[in-house]
Amino acid sequence: MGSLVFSGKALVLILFIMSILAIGAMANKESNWNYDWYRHQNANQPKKVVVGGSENWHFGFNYTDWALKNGPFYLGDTLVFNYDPPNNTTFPHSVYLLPNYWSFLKCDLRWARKIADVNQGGGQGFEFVLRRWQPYYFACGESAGFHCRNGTMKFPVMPLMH
Ligand SMILES: [Cu+2]
Repeated sequence: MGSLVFSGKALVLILFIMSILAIGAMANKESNWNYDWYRHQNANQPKKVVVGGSENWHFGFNYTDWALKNGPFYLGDTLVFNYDPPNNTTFPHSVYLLPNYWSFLKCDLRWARKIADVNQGGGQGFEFVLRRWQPYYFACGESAGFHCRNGTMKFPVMPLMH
């Protein structure tokens, strides 16, 4: 019974997130005609997007906001995480996938899956392809969730079908 209630709430929250992403998609459609035409012509071309744009992947940038403004993302698109390997001047970062919305909200890393360690953001960066039609919850896993909680190094992505 308890788990039924929980999954119901989780579903509502997932739908909520999806509706936010859909609003982001509609907002993008307000752009000019030429751009829409360009998007249409290139609709099936997967794109490669650098997470955070020129900000890359660092402490204190609002990646949820970035994801809402730069979405929607589509199946087959690639997210690129750029961050320096551990050195004397920057804090190390990493990339984890959190299993659900609750762990995302709380930056609970207990059931998270590490997909890139502190060294994999260097060079061309760490590339992650959105292969599945599911919500993805990305987060930095460093300092036991401190970067995720206090550094807002987290964002959700729900890839859309073309
Ligand atoms: Cu970090």
